Amino acid sequence: MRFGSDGCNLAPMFERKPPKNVFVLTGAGVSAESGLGTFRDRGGMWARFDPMRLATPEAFAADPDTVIDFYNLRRRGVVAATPNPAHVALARAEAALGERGGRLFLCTQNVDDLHERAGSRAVVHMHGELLKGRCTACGGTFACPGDLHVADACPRCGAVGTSRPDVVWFGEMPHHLDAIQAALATADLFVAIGTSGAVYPAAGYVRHARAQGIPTCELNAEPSDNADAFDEARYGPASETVPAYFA
Ligand code: BV8
Repeated sequence: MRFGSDGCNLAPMFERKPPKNVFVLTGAGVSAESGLGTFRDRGGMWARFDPMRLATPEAFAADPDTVIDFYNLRRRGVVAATPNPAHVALARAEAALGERGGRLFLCTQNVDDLHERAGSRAVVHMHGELLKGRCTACGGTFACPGDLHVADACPRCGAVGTSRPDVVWFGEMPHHLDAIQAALATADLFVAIGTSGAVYPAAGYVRHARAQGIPTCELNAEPSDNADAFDEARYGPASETVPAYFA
């Protein structure tokens, strides 16, 4: 597996030493070709819906049915979607690195399960998972492959009316921050795929990587909000750029 090819002059950097601990951050763009909507592209979700009325704890408290319906609609889309070549290439890269005693740390902002369905074995969902529900009474999470309803009883503690989607809303603490920081600290390559670099703390990770002096590359449809922070970039559809990069 070569990192970087003619279009991405990381190759000279790695002629001596191929990366062993690769930190990959994915966003909605990696699932776009699987038919799942992005947020900030033209016609994206936040162009059509107000995130402050759908993706905050306050919105859920004010109008739980509308928020639950929004996520039920998205969950049906996830269930109907299939992984694309970008997801498959990342799963293969994880296996190939593992065989060499290395690690691909896959941190995703996405709440779909397409990385897992493509074969990735270790996926860190920092913004939660749409196919899980969470109980606000006991804090437990549970599988939620179908529609969630506010009046559902928690399958763990039996409380009624305390179920919510297990996703991280604006103003809520993302998951797995300690593991993410530890993986960043030991990475020797940082690759961001399909993310606009608009949402923190994820959007700040590339600068952490740069501060450590490790190479950074963005694989995106177009320059992201933090494109200036990357050493290299390859622009195009993820289903093409990701397999080529991790070939
Ligand atoms: C928090 C819910 C406290 C789940 C979402 C500074 C530091 C810390 C926090 C903040 C800060 N400044 C502001 C904040 C607050 C806030 C924030 O970042 N606001 C922004 C809008 C300014 N952050 C938070 O509230 C976070 N919590 O901060 O807690 C804290 C403080 C310090 C340290 C730690 C914690 C919580 C953020 C999570 C919010 N939840 N959604 C859901 O409904 O899915 S946000 C939403 O944006 C999604 O989760 C999504 O994952 C995320 C990021 O979006 P992207 O994935 O990048 O998608 P986008 O559409 O934007 O871009 C897609 C890209 O793909 C585009 O560039 C496009 O060109 C490209 N593309 C498209 N097609 C393709 C493609 N690329 C390749 N191939 C293609 N085919």
